Amino acid sequence: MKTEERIAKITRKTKETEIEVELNLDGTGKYEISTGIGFFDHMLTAFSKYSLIDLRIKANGDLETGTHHTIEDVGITVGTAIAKALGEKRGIARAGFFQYMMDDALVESAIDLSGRGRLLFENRDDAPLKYSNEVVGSLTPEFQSEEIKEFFYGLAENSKSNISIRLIRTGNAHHEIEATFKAFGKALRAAVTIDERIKDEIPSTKGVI
Ligand SMILES: [Mn+2]
Repeated sequence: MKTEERIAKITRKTKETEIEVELNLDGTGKYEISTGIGFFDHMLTAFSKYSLIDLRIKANGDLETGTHHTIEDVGITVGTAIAKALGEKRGIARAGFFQYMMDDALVESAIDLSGRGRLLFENRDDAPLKYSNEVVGSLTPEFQSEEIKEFFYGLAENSKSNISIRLIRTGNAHHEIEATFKAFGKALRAAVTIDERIKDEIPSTKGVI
């Protein structure tokens, strides 16, 4: 029996941004990413590589106002594409967890593709997560680390997932953020993986997620 392709293509256009996302959950981590924000492209590339999700993103946003709209809207569009590609979620492992260490930084991510959107974005002590530097990476446009939360919030809401990101150990801010995207990518890979033993079943005691 041929399994259905888990792919999605979403275009989202507002007065602030125009975003195209194409993804394949059963890919090999091939990517083509262009958001106009160098550091963000670097992070989305890591996400694709570590999740093995083939990812094409073309974003054209109002960067003259800053990176906020573009980063948030990419999160919304990627989340929408994940939900569409997952369909009924038959056979998926559903949940995933990973701790990623990158040199001096350690980040933990958990995900449940539960059908409900929620983001926990915290430090080790449950306080709101703050990366070590406010500004990281490329200077044009300047990348504010506080925007990472907006990306994951949009993604959690629109993929209808419970997502936890926890900064366990601080270090270089570039490492902290990159470890965030790698931990999340690995956790999501585990969650979307199809278990052959339950491949026709919806993994919920409610029968629907
Ligand atoms: Mn890097």
